[in-house]
Amino acid sequence: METLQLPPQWSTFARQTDWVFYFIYYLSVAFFVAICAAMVYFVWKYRRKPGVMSEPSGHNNLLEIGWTVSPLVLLVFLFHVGYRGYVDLTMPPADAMEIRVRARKWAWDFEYANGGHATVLHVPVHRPVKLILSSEDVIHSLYIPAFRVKRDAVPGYYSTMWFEATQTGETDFFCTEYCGAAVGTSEYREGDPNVGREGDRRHTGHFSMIGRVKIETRAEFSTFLESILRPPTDPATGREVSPEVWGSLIYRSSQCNTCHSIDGSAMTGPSWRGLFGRSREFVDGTNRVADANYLRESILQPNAHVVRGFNGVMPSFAGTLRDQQIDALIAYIRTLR
Ligand code: HEC
Ligand SMILES: [Cu+2]
Repeated sequence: METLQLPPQWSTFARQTDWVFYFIYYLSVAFFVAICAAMVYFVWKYRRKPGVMSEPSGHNNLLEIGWTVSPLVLLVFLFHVGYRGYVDLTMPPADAMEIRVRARKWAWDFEYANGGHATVLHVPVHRPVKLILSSEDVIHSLYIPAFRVKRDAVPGYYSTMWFEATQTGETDFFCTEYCGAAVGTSEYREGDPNVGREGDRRHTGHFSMIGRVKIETRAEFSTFLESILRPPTDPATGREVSPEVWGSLIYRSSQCNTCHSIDGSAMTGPSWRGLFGRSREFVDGTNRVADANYLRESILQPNAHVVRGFNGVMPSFAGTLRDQQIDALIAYIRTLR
């Protein structure tokens, strides 16, 4: 339930978290009222009266033990519920769906298991989702109030958070590193290192790293997953980029670039420069011309033909890359003369 102080409860954590919050809150209210009332009462009761001298009072064991033990019990109880909540929050179920989250100045990127990217966080309802966060520059912090989850994205470190949404709808996420200044405000200074890259002048701080979370049904979510595998649109023309350009993007996003260069130098795998149409020699002594069918096979079954001078260490991209993406990669390799 949404209250004056708290956003709607849209994850399985929300009720427990809010219960602890309100328990501590009303406990504080109760103690505040009780302590003030006792204070006022004693001030009045032991006020100075003519002819009465104050005397040192006696020692009351029962009272002393009572006010030592009862807070102890209360605090151990609070520790227990807090710790249990913490364990729940930090231990994602083994079958959770993973989404890779990359933070940088000043945007979040969500990468899905199929290799697609989005700037809006789409999640399926009633399914545990685990976010794996990292940062490319400074500390950022992803906060989704309706789910009651928040976690720092730290450079050089993977952090994780998870949740299970309990209903469909749209809500907000924030970066809770609040520093930065907007163009046109008094805090803004030209040349400030917190100013984003050329072209995104509006984005000058963590406060602009906000966005939408869309909680979708199973069917809506799979439609979304399909859509992010289409070529991205070029902001300049408003149209989808060409297959060659898309291929060059997949070369990086699918990390082919960690093993294949495009400048002719051999890395873990052969360079792609001049690859298309060249005769390839394999460790078993056979040959084949690198045509589109060969490139396709190399991506889906890398060990069917292992290039001489290399080891069969390339992972298969079957099931990870879709037909269209493989076409785009081939189109890109063709341009590398
Ligand atoms: C872990 C390193 C590694 C990654 C990552 C990798 N490859 Fe490979 N790749 C290799 C190695 C090693 C070979 C050579 C051995 C073989 O043929 O299996 C190879 C061979 C190839 C070939 C044949 C090259 C030739 O000269 O005949 C193609 C095409 C290819 N990879 C495409 C890709 C694509 C596309 C990706 C990314 C989606 C990719 N590779 C990711 C290691 C890698
Ligand atoms: Cu940030």
